[in-house]
Amino acid sequence: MALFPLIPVIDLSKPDAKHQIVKACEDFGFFKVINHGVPMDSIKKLESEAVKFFSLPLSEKEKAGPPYPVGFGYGNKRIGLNGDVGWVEYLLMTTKSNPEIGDNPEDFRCAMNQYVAAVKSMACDVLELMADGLRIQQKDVFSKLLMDEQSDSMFRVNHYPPYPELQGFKDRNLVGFGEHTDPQIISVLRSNNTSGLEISLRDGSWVSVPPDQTSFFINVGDSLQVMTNSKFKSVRHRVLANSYKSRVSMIYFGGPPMSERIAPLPSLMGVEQTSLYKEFTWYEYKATSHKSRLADNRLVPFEKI
Ligand code: GA4
Repeated sequence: MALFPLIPVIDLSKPDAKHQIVKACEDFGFFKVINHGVPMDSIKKLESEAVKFFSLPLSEKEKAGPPYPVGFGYGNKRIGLNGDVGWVEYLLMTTKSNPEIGDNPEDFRCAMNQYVAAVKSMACDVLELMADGLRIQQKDVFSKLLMDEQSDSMFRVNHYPPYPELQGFKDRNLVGFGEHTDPQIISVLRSNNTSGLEISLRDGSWVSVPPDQTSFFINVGDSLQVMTNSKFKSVRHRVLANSYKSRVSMIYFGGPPMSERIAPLPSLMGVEQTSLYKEFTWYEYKATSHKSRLADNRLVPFEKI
């Protein structure tokens, strides 16, 4: 597996960050951010709460309830409702959930709320730089969707246990989380120092992303692909299991309100250009996506032929 030496690294403290963000979104739909301003202690606090939770006996973890239909809960191997499975256990919630998780729910809740607030604010900074880099006058055109009271944003913590049987087999692998694109506008991922994340390049090849526990990785989601009329593409990614180390990742998915109409921004379309997509609301996208398999291209039903 090729490593990804070319991964765009955006230093948020540098004046040209906005141009680099736009380029990374065009080339990969994926980049890493440094000097992000999210305090390391809020990251470490939530990571340690997550590790504590995942080391509880299964019966204790299941007390968090199932992750579906919607809301929050604990999932094990099954992803979504349509038969996808992976070598992963996880907590999935909306950012508004008030989860009762683990032995000290109050500690978990507090660590999660603090972390989500910091990451959401960084995601909004990135989205504002993006709008600026795209020369859109209204700088908060993307970030306002995450800031909206009604924003349908989600948060998930994944634990990929090691799978020792893989040891010694170079050509064997086990899927932790199967390939997919994220539905929302932007996803912000932080993981511990265990490898496993891979992204698909524009030519369809897969490259492995070296882990970096002090940085964040940002994915363009399907909604941002539509809002930019495909100038930015949502990135296909997956996670493979590791033979000897646990991987823990925490992902914030910044999404729009349910009633939001998702359509290309007029300011991004030239006079000759038309939308590549039929009109739809985020609610409509979600309704079809819940019937989809993980690897499906969920924008196909909304493409204009
Ligand atoms: C992929 C991105 C996020 O993890 C997620 C996932 C969601 C889920 O786990 O319930 C989905 C998947 C994700 C897209 C298609 C449907 C829904 C599983 C699945 C098969 C929370 C999300 O928003 O979409």
